[in-house]
Amino acid sequence: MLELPERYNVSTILDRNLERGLAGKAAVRWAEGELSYGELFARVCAFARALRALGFRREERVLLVLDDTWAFPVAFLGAIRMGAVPIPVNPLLRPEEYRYFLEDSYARAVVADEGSLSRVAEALKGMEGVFLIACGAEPPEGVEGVRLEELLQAHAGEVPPADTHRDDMAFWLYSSGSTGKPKGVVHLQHDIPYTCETYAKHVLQIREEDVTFSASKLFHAYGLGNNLSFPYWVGATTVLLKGRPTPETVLQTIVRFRPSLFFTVPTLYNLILNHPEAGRYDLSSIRLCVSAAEPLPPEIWRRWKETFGLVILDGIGSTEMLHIYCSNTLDALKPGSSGKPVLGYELRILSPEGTPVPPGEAGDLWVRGDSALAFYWHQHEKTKRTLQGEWFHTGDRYRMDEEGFFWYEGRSDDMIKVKGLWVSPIEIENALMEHPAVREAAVVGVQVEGLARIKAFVILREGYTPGEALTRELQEWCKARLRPYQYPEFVAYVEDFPRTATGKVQRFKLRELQEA
Ligand code: 3SK
Repeated sequence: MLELPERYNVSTILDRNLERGLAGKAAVRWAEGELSYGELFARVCAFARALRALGFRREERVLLVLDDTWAFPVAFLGAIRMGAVPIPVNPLLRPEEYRYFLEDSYARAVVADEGSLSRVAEALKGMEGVFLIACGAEPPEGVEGVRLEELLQAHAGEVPPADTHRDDMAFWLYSSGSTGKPKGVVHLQHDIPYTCETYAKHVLQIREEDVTFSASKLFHAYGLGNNLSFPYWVGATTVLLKGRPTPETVLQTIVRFRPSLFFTVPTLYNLILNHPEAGRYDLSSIRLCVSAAEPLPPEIWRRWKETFGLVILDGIGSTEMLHIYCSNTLDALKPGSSGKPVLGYELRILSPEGTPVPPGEAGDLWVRGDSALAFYWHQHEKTKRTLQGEWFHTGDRYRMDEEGFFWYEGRSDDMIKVKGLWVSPIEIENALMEHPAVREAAVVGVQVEGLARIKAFVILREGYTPGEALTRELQEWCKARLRPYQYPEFVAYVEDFPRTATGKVQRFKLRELQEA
């Protein structure tokens, strides 16, 4: 499927474009400027040289706390170029969460931009031997660090890629787990090319003339493919949008930069459709829209087609498989389904005993393909359970119809995916149960207009009255303790929960209660 030389470094995804004569072509564009392939390559080399000058060695980790700006591809590919391992994470997290990533990964440096600098500096307090590279601002007082822009200037000059093996560690991504602690997902040098030669080639049919725009951010595997790997693989141009994407900023970006490929998640498709002025925006530059991260309700698919005349290709992927491995295509499309296996991936639906289930019956989805994670860092047992030989256990329940289309049936565990991000019900339950009014809490994902939302069932302590005021208080309570999106949008006050004989809460019954 993909022939890579044994010695391979994925930062050469840029060198290819210089060899093709694309040095002057825009590689990345954003509201205030652009970088050509030549300029991007120069900064990537400078970053690689700078890490080396700072004493970095092969396979040492660099945490990237970056929004979608030019600094992301520079730090990501620059680190890989010198053989280091970048770990992009969400730039909106709390200091404790960065501290966890730093301690778990043994990262020796962090690259952070203005928006996250103070939280990163807080995380670094009392830690020794972690260097801060600040983008767009000076490193805060008392933190050992340097400004990225200065570093790049000081270390300008070309550098060949590190002599890595195609199966060497290239980068990690953190994925949330059911225990609430994110797991480091280790990806190898050959994984990015594999996704480019499978999904990007066969489903997107991406080409040099394309302009990609992903409202899903680069720190997430979906955004990383959409707005870095795929466009750079073919010498296309990518458009980056800084800050939280809203229907207005996304529509304005499309009108201004005229992308040909647009990527987002169902929630944002829905928000854009509900925007009163949506139909007035010119989306005619787009040849294909893509949705992933949670199933796209058929109603949204139809309304999008009706409003803009555009087809959305829905698919399913994962951080562990790096990108989409099952997708609708222009030639094989059923709204509401996740489509068919992407060329280069094989799928199996198995019973809990490990035997294939017949078409029409639901079971556990397993996938095989060469972009699969190598292992979970510090999670040996979890790695053994989820990776069996060449097969990866997705944790999703699926059924296949007679025509070979795959239909999502829910999670095999109780994790909830809201707006494309995994949420552990346990974390929210724990936070709720710290509130003086709450005796017990059980949290589930419910479908509202076809989209996943968080609902908490709460048993109150004596003396507390259920009602809207308490619901608002509980929501604020969770937001203050967890990530901004980890709070129950709906709260139901109940006397007790359905339980097993051993007293375990039966979450599936709570979900059924909601649906009844
Ligand atoms: O969840 C998904 O569908 C997905 C798709 C591409 C890359 C990463 C993920 C998690």
